[in-house]
Amino acid sequence: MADEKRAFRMFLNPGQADEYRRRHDALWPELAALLRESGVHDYSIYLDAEHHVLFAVQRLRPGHSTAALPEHPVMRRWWAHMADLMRTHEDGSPVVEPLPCMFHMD
Ligand code: RM4
Repeated sequence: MADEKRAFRMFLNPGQADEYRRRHDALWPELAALLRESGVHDYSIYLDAEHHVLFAVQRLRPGHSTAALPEHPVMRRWWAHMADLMRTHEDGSPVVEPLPCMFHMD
């Protein structure tokens, strides 16, 4: 079975790009471990600086368990840590908009 590839966008508060990068350069090891254990790998986040849009792409291993991530305490703590930099829902989770794939070439 092949990996699933997922793309989505999130929204950065204007003026927070440097801090957003700084916090991700210092990504918590326990969060990286949680994401990997959940089946996430090859995860990149790009910035569209003009529109303050974060464009994310990640690969998901077959049988991944990412649906459980929003309930995980480490994930919730990370989201709380990031909430001053990003557009969030009332519960602190980031606003995430899935993006459909329009083209792919191997
Ligand atoms: C993001 C956001 C995402 C998380 C990454 C690592 O800024 O919190 O949910 O997957 O960080």
